[in-house]
Amino acid sequence: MILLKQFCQWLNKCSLNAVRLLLASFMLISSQVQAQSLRVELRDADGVPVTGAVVEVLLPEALAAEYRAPMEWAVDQVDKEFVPEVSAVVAGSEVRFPNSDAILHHVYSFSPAKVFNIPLYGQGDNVDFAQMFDNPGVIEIGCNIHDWMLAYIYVGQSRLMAITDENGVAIINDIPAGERSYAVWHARLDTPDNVLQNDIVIPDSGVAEVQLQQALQRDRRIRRAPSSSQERYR
Ligand SMILES: [Cu+2]
Repeated sequence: MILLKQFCQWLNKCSLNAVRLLLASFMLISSQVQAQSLRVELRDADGVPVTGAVVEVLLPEALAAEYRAPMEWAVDQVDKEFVPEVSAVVAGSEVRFPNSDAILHHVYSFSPAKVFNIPLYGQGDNVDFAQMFDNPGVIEIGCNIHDWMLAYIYVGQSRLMAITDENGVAIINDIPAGERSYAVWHARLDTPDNVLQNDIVIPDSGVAEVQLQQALQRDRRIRRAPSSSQERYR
C-alpha cells in the first residue's frame, strides 16, 4: 500500500514536470515562429489589376528549408489549353501533366531550370508523366502541336508563395515575423527577368499590405488557331 502511494506521488510529479516541459517547448516554438501575413496588390501602368503574378517571400536558406515540404501538383490539358496557366510549386515537387483532351499533345520545356520533353500522348496514355522540379526558377511549358498553348511553373524556395487573383491580390500566410524581402514575378512584368524585389517588415501582429504598380510588356502570345479541323492532332 505504501509502495502504491509512493508510486502515485512519483507519477504525479512526473506528469507535472512533463506538462511544464511541454508548456515551455510550446512557448519556445511560439516565440520563434510568429505566423503573419503579407497582402500584395499588383496593378499595371493603367491601374488594371494584374492576375497570374506569383509573389514569394524570400527567406534565408536555413529558414526556407523549414517551409519546403514538396507539393503534389498537376498541370492539365483541357480544350487545348494548359490548366492552370500559372502554377507556383516548391522546389523538390513533382508535377504531373495529364491530358484531359480526346486528342494528342506533346508537352515540352526548354527553360534552363527544367528541360523536358513528353512526346505525343493522349488521354490515359501513361496517365501523368510526372516531372521533378528541383531548381528554383520559372519554367515555360509549351505544346509542340498547338503553338498557342503556354503555361508557366514558378518553382520557389519555400511554400510562402501565392498567385494574384482577378483583383490582382495575393495573400501569403504563416510568414515568420521580421525583416524580409519578397519577389513578384509575372510573364510580362516590364523589369529585368520579369521580376521585381522589395524589402518588407512582417509585423508580430496584423497584415503587411503592399500596393504595387508596374508596367507590363506587350502580350506576344500566339493567337489560337480556329478549331474547324477534325484532325486528330488539332
Ligand atoms: Cu497540344
